[in-house]
Amino acid sequence: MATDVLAMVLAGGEGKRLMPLTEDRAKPAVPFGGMYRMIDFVLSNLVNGGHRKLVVLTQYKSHSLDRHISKTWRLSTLLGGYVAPVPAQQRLGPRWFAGSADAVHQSMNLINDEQPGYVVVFGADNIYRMDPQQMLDQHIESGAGVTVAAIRQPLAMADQFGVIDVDAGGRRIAAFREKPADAQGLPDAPHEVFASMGNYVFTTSVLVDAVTRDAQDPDSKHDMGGSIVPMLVGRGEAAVYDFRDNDVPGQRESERGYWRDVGTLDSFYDAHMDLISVDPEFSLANPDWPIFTDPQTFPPARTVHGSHGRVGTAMECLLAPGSVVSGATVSRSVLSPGAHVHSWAQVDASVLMHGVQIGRNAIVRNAILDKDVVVHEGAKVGVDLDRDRERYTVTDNGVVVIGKGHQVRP
Ligand code: ADQ
Repeated sequence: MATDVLAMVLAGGEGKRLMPLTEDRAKPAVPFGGMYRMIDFVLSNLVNGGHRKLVVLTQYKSHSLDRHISKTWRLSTLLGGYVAPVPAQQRLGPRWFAGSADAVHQSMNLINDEQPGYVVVFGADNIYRMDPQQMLDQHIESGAGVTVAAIRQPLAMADQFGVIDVDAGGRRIAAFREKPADAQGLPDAPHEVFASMGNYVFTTSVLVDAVTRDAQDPDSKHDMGGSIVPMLVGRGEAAVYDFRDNDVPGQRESERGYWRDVGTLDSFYDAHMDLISVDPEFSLANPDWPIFTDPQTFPPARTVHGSHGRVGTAMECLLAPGSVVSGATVSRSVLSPGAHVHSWAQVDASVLMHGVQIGRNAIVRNAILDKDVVVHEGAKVGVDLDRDRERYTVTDNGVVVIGKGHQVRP
């Protein structure tokens, strides 16, 4: 068990690029994979990795996030464990968190209460499995002040990440630039960069000193990636942890290194498509490293004849408990509890969240339908993108995204 460690999960991101899914919920509360919310992935990684003291720093539209954490993430208090959602509390004045480093600074009382030797600071918006203990072990052994987890990503996406240059030995960070517009590829892979995953392990005294100094700098954005990591790189105190070295129990070799930043609608959609093939890029099933979520009570999923006797079929799908395919054809899709597809409807390559209703003869392709969307009898989504664009969000890759509760009529 990870003793002497406090885990802080940064869950205050606004998630503007995920609109309309973040219209009235925080980004880490966005449903994912039929039954989960995004935050379940980082919390599962930390709890499976032996962490028992976890605080979740929340901010924007945090109601559904707070409710989900309090309902789902109850560790045994008898053993001194907790997962505590901590909303911005304006301890240092009448203002919200300016950035993720300010969130940590304003939460210093939590560190003082626990007096841990190390603080693990992880983001909340990524889909992956990772054993954080292996990163912590490297951090302790190396004697660095901060260790940053990193993964290779396409050069074309460098402006979305903190980009890391390592020294000749491969462990110390020689340079770190947050979201550079002019990044260079790696010497051995010109089309790739080494990107920060937004997961950090700090020696507590180094973190406290860095966020305290940063708070006094009026020019700082008070951001972990934009301010704190570059400061510690400048002092020669930052090391890198290569995510490829992480070996998660029960994981297939082909899943090693799987990590998706689901910050945009297209990446959110692609991460769903990664779940559903015969040999999925990322499997939700791993009894040795489960992803925990709210154990809601729903009956088993059903595929049944419609009233006219046509068989409902579902191929390459994730069907959550409580979903129903009745006399319809559903392929390459993710159905959440209460999603119901009625007779003669066709659903392909789509994500249906809780309670979505697809009426008879409707067609839905390449779409994300948020909670309680109703596609009425005979209506079409993803068939005529110009028409969809007039009413809904259509991404660069042509995915149609419809916000909570919308009624789609023919
Ligand atoms: P971004 O994800 O763009 O880049 P940011 O928006 O700061 O950075 O979000 C990081 C994490 O902090 C998220 O989990 C977010 O929810 C949370 N967060 C943001 N603002 C917060 C606030 N005010 N209070 C509490 N939590 C907050 C980061 C790094 C990059 C790295 C990518 C990888 O800065 O270097 O490459 O993550 O996804």
